[in-house]
Amino acid sequence: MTAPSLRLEGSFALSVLPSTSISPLIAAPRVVAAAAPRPMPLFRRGLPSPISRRSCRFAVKASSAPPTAAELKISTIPTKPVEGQKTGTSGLRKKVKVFQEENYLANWIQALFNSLPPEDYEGGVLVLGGDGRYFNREAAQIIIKIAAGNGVGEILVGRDGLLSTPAVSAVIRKRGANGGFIMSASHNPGGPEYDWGIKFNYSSGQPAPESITDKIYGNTLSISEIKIADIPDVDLSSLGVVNYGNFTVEVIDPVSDYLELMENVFDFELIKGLVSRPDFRFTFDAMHAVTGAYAKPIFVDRLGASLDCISNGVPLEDFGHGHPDPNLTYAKDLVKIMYAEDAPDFGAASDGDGDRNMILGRGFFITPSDSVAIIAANAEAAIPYFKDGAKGLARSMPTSGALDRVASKLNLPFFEVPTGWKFFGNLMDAGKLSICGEESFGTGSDHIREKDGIWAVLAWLSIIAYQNKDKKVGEKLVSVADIAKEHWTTYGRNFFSRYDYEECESEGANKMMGYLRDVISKTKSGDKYGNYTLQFADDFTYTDPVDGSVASRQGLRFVFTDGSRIIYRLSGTGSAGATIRIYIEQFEPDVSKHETDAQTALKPLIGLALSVSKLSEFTGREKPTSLGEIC
Ligand code: VG1
Ligand code: CO
Repeated sequence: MTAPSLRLEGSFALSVLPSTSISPLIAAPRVVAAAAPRPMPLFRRGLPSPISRRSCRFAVKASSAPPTAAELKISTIPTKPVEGQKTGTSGLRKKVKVFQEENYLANWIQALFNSLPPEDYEGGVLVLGGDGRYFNREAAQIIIKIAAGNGVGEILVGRDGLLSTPAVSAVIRKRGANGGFIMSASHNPGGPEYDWGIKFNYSSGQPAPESITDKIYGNTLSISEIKIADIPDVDLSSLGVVNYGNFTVEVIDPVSDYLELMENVFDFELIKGLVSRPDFRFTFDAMHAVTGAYAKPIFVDRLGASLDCISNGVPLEDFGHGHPDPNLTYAKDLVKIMYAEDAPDFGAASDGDGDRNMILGRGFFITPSDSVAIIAANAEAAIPYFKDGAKGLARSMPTSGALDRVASKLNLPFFEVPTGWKFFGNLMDAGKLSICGEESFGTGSDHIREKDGIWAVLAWLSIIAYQNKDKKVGEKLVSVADIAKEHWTTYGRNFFSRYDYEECESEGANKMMGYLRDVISKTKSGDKYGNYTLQFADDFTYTDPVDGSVASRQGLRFVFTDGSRIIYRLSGTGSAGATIRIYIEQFEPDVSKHETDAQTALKPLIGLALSVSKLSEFTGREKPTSLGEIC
């Protein structure tokens, strides 16, 4: 028996989990050649074939007589459809226990392959990563084997199965992959009793559009067999490549492609100058979620922040019993630090899968709706990626109108899309959109096709650094609060709040929405609601300006003549019951009123929102689960 051959690029270790069939054969790999450095980007779809692409990668053969395509044994397992596998706002999310039921995940993955045109995956490359939550390890192996069973050429998987959602998008784009899977239920809590989720992104890195997710759902209802490769579990703990016939798994560093992109977007020297100032203190809370893997390499190793700037920096399967949602309710440790007497100058947090962010100054909270507006207003000056100005701006419908005012002042194209990042992708691909955001702590740009938590933190650090670049140590720095107040002075302030009523009975919630639809059908312009005069009320419908696709029933809106709005939606990301979201917004041009507490400023409108909807009658709820969480 000859030893297996091994070609290595760099000093990577590689192993394959013990398997009765191959483990004795891989015990003593033999180095035969060093591969040429890999040109980046490696390829684009339709360019060199996956095989020739792989030839410039280092390769490990799993046995002395390397298996050929014919030797990759594929089994077909019979299965039955499972109800309820409909994708919500962002992927399929259920309790872990549901995903652990026989073939539950496997059915969905196979249904996905049944929904894609074969040329979009056969012999192609898919990326796989996740936020490190409970069940990701098992899920990764299932996904790898079904991908191989369906003829995928290569899987690029983050070490330990880790890749943030924005990093998956970045890797898909950089490596020209056909798409990718994200194993995450995002900000939902993790652990055996909590949530798991899966998202699929397409070749430009964007979440799969509804046309695909609807097809997947359809196929979950008729599925009868699963194609799965008979290969051992892949060891995801170390970097390297393993081949099975024409199928390859490459374990990649979760950070390097993403970090390289961030270095191209931002002026790292500018940020470094700020972070290393003795009179500037910064703190980042990774909430024991995936950005724990990114925070040290980026903020500490690359930007020179001290290690104690990072808290909860180790990704854990249950997020340390936490709820990895960066907002005033769930990131309360950070809030406490930032509202203390000796608070740092800047604080930030990110969610389970690293696509959300919360931004705080000393004793000052930046609403996500304001955050995207402030970033857009300052991007051209402070962020090299936007040095020629933004192409266009966009927000989700319930997000406040603060961004609209920036678009109008900068004379930029502006778009209002339904909730969910998938609606921004087409606009970006068409070159119409650069910066966008959602009120739900999502901010991002066309550098990728997902919202991006660390990007938002770096954007804010860039703005603060830019505004203080001429300040000598000892001079008073322009603070986060100064930047926000200055912005309000220029543009006016959009007071905004969201009330969430989680895990309501679905029946009551649906009845309430039905009742509101009925109310809306009877409204007319000029109707009086307390001191407010109705301009219009409707159920938001969006027609994509690029491909003409229509998304209807995207939220009930009451829009008043002074620009105030009340919006009602049912969440599409929960895993139990129904979550009702009420969004309330009011514009205030008068600078002397800008420092009013948001809950005080919005009180009349909140009262109206509750009485118009008869919420407590329909749901029995007197109080939201999170009261004015976003204010
Ligand atoms: C929520 C937010 C929405 C966001 C989505 C995914 O959806 O409101 O703005 O895009 O979560 O975010 P819903 O349907 O529950 O309101 V993430 O970070 O959970 O992927
Ligand atoms: Co998320």
